[in-house]
Amino acid sequence: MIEDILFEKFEQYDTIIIHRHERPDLDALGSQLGLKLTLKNKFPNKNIYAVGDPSRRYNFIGSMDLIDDSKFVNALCIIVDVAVANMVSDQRYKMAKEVFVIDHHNNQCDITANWICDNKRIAAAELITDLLIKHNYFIPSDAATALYGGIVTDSGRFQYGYSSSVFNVASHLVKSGANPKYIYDNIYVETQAERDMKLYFQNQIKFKDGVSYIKSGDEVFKKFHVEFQDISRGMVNIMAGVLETEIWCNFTYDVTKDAVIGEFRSRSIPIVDVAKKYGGGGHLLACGATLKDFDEADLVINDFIELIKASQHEDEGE
Ligand SMILES: [Mn+2]
Repeated sequence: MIEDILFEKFEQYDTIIIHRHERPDLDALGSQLGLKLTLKNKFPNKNIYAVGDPSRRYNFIGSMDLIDDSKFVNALCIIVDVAVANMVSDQRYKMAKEVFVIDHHNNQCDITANWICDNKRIAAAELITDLLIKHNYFIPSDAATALYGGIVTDSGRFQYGYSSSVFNVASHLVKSGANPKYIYDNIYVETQAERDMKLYFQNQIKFKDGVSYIKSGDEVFKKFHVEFQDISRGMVNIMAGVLETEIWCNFTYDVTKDAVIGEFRSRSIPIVDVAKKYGGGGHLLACGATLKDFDEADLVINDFIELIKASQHEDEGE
């Protein structure tokens, strides 16, 4: 098994460098730092580093190591939570002696590396924790907290992961001393300004035949001094959890691309084919596309309305 080979490599190498995707989320950072701290505990005399672009939002979980090129030459590099070469933060893994990828996405791996993939895992941190447990590695409490953070965020607080494995792994991490409250206090507490922004967008929601949507022009970035993703991805799920809303979309004008970025979500009707029709993609129930303008956004909304109608006919036919 490729996993067993990886654990043999952990024993063999004196320098192990762990990478993940750029602009990291907490699964990327939690997987990376959880693995680093576990290896450091097991092999206190080895050089074990975590590298990549820093994150202001998630710096509560730990920081990155700044290392020079010479460290890579005889190193084992591990890349977590991504299998697409141009998304890896710090491309110096190419200088390493050997590279392993540990990922849970659907993408085919285009990195020259040994590839450990399980797309049934809700988080890379779930997969990594499971590998550590199977190989009898002791997980110290700070590593457990980092890994727990990855699982909590990628699973939407255990909303999207239905496998018993997620709960087994989370249970093991809590027994190892993970601190869920620390994660929750840092992730799910927002400033009054952030709450006010949500209230503003809540008031912009339009509804038509089962589809809720928000359209925002460039002026919202003059009103709120935030990054593009804070609105485009950050505000889409304020429309979630409404019985009458089957599908919800957030359309945000991106001045740097002169295009409208669409983020699409669905409670149960698969929508990714509509995203693909407009040149986008993603997951079955969570996807997006880059659209020419708001007229094209209206076409997307109409396609979603048709999907909802078709699913209702199916229900009647049963
Ligand atoms: Mn992930």
